[in-house]
Amino acid sequence: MILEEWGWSTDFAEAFALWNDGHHVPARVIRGEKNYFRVLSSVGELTVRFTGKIRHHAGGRPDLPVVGDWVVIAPQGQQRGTIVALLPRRNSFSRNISGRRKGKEQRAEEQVIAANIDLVIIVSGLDQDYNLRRIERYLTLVSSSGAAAVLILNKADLHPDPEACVKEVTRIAGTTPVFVCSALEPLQLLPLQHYLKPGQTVALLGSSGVGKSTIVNGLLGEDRQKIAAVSSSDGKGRHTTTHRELFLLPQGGILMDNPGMRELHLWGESNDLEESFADILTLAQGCRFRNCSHDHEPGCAVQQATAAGALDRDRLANYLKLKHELQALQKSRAS
Ligand SMILES: Nc1nc2c(ncn2[C@@H]2O[C@H](COP(=O)(O)OP(=O)(O)O)[C@@H](O)[C@H]2O)c(=O)[nH]1
Ligand SMILES: [Mg+2]
Ligand SMILES: [Zn+2]
Repeated sequence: MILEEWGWSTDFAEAFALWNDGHHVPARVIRGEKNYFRVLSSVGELTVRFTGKIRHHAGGRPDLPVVGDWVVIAPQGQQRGTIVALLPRRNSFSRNISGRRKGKEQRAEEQVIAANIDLVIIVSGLDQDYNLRRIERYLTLVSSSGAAAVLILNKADLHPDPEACVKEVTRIAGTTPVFVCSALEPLQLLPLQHYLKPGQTVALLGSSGVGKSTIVNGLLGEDRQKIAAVSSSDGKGRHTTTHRELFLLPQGGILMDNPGMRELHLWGESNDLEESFADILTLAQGCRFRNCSHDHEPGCAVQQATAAGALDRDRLANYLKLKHELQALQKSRAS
């Protein structure tokens, strides 16, 4: 059945049972526009809006539907409908957008980016985009969401020694698999096929211009997504993908293309770093003080590791930065 192809599962079916009265259908949000959504339902693709009621019931923005969500629709005719409820999410991605609104105090504010993702493909470009610290931030973000991750170093053709980058990234990636490719050569995307499975939702995340939409087109086997023309001066693509969107792959599986996000402040908890910085947390068990800040305390095993060259100083600095960011977030949420 079509809904299963789009990721429908027994959990969602159980949640929908409450609404199964003949007047409602379940649907997946496949594209978000400013004032409406495109959803895929058992009665076909529909353009829907959400009712004031759901806006009212939603405690805040995090409860409003996003791409990837399963929702309950009251269809109106063949092509339209309204969203009357949001089915519980299996997982979601959020970022902190505090400070984005001018004139408001810097209070933490959650923005849910996408929901119900099984795997995230974090894409980095082996051009000016290449940045280990940004990769660490993405890995932490994915870890907060509970989805699995794979790392792709794209634009291998633009780098003199892509294998050296693979080695470097593998060192910070923990158990996350790392691939290198040039998306301009679709054959190089073959290893990714292994991660695309019927009913599974795979999201591509990464800065603008790294080649996410090129990868989507390569995997779809057709040019569905517009690709940015790169200006030769800075190697950066323009924002061509302005919408988050789900695509059904011909061989099964669902892909989510995303626009690049300039600011990616974390929304999560400090223990989200346990996966993305497992090496540092293991080292920290050897520190003399349990609450060691790994800054200047005596008997700090983490500092000893950086002095011995076993741990990169920049990685430690980034860990501390992300930790402070998450602690500040926790404080702001508690206040
Ligand atoms: N040289 C090179 N260019 C690439 C590669 N992949 C994508 N591009 C180019 O990078 C630009 C941005 O690609 P796009 O897919 O729009 O990036 P997105 O913003 O992440 O979706 C386009 O001009 C692509 O043709 C690659 O592997 N090598
Ligand atoms: Mg794009
Ligand atoms: Zn320490």
